[in-house]
Amino acid sequence: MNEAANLPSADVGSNGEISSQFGDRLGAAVLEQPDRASAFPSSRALGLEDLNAMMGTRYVNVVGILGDPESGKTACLASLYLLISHAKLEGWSFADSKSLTAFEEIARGARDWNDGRAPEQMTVHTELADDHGPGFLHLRLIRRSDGRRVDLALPDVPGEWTQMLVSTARSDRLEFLKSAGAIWIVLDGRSLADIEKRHGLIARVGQLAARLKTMLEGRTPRLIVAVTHRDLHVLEDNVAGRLRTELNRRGAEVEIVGVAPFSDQPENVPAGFGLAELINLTVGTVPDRPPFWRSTKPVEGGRAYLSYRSSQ
Ligand SMILES: Nc1nc2c(ncn2[C@@H]2O[C@H](COP(=O)(O)OP(=O)(O)OP(=O)(O)O)[C@@H](O)[C@H]2O)c(=O)[nH]1
Ligand SMILES: [Mg+2]
Repeated sequence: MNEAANLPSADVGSNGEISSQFGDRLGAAVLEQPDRASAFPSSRALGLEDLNAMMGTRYVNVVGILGDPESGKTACLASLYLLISHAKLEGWSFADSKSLTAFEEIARGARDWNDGRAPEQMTVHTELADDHGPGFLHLRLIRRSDGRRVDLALPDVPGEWTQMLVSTARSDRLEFLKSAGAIWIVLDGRSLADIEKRHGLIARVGQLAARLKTMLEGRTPRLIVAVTHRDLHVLEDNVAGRLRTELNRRGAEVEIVGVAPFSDQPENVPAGFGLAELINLTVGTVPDRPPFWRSTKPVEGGRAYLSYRSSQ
């Protein structure tokens, strides 16, 4: 084949310049720069778009994390990361994370020990530059019992967003909860142990569950109440019972787990207490999905096709 036939024609103009149908592309780079290979090059927290891209390639357990300021939400994430990175999350091992830098950032406080003494604040109050949606932390874990791989997307959300949802029903920033398989409600165990604060807190958790139900358009949210400061207070059965009754009354299914992401009494309750159980509860139940092939019982004397199936 005559290759010259494929080349564009070039004309020599009156002033001697060569013009061609390449026009001003003459001398430009021959190849276009390829798109970046990785969608998450920075390993910082993932935005909603990054999360969507990831969800297109594999099943991701999106977790909703709600709770008042200072209740211990960020502490749970920092402690989870510290546990898993030291291979101390019982029953689970680390496989990957697309947001290691973000985990390092939130766990930095916990690493900054002064002369071996724990800092006063292990984590800092969460403030978000982007008010439109949270950043997500990603963890891929392997369950030791069956080798199952689980991808978790965990948002670090400021406590004010939960307060605003309860008080004014503002939910635009929390739209991602609609994709969440489970929602953690993080409660400060010190407030639940305090008789004066307890009643108000339980009532507000009930209001939160009602708001969630409206937001999720009637779908029953699977709630996991994580009560922090387990190192200082053990949740009393009657308090847990009242919490459960209040949430059931609002039509929510609930599990309650006591956790201590950090511990002031490590000899009694080690830091990270309860987090493995929190993860087990989070991924343990398969989310509601219609069965791919509903089993049908063949009727006596029914069509031959059904008889054929039943004989297999
Ligand atoms: N001893 C002890 N301290 C805890 C526990 N959980 C949280 N803390 C401490 O409580 C402080 C506040 O916790 P955070 O996780 O930052 O609170 P948050 O819910 O993220 O708060 P906002 O970001 O303001 O919404 C941190 O300095 C933690 O060290 C716990 O179980 N035991
Ligand atoms: Mg926080």
